[in-house]
Amino acid sequence: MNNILKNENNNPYHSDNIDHLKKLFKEKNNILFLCHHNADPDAIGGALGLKYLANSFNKNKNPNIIISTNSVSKLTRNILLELNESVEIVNYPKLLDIVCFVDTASLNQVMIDENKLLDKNIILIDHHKKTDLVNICDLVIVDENSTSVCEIVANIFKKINIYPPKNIRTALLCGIVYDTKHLKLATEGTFNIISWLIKDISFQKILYLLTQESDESKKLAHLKACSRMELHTIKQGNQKYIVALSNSSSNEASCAKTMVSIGADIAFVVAVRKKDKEIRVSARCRKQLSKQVHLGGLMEKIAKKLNGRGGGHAEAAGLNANFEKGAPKDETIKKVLNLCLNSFEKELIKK
Ligand SMILES: [Mn+2]
Repeated sequence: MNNILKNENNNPYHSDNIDHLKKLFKEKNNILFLCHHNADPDAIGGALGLKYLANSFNKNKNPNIIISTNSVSKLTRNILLELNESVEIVNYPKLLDIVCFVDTASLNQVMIDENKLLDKNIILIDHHKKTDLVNICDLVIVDENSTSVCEIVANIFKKINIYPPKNIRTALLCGIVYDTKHLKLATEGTFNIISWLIKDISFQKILYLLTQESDESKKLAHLKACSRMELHTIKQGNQKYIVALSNSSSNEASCAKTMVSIGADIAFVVAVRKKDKEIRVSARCRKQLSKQVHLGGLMEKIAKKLNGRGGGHAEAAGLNANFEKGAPKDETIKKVLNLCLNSFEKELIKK
């Protein structure tokens, strides 16, 4: 823990930090890179880059260098497959001499034996806001202004003058493009590092790796929900809002999202699950409209009228309520959708 004071006020890429990282990678035989649960392309891309670095510095004959997480996202799984890389997927991984947290700001994002952690060399490489995890770290390389951990790792490569091989650069680019929401959040620094990494790599390939084919049942749910869609227009002053209502037996959230993506300003999709005696409603709207009506608040109100529970974010929200035994399904769907429409209209007109 000797470096904390020195690091805190410093530039994360200060040569003291980079030298310390090199020294740890060089000397320790066993290194564990830990990513948060449901590891995304940024966490895994960063860990793959760091693992490559650790391997290139390590002086030992048979170093044990592992990337571990308790789960990976579907997208990450596809990228790993494409790059022919693999990571350990396990709860409570064996903690090695070095435990390096990647893209992971606090201990509640991992499943580890915290008592066994304290006698390890702990490194944190991240771009989220620091938490008290930094208090137990030997080395902290956190750049809260970086849009991704992959951007930080790429900057470390650049700093120590190593040009990573193509598959590592591909992994880093996937992480950068993923965490910047396909470059919407990219900064000047992001574009600089992309131009450094992208040599001989097609950007279309990166975009392709980050596109997820939705499964068959989801596609069908979307198509059916759209074919049953009922449209209403609600006026507020000069503004017109298109409200889309529909129902689906599954994937209601993703159906509502799809309806907004093809043109509705707001969408409500209800799913009645007779077997579970449950009614679920998912709502999505455009950002502009969410400034007028907070969907989380709206769904909370609608839920109360159905004796259920609701809530969520300004642009994405939902509710659950009981479905009375023996009630007619079609009428229930109609009733719930009407309630959504009327409640939304009331809320909008109040503004
Ligand atoms: Mn990240």
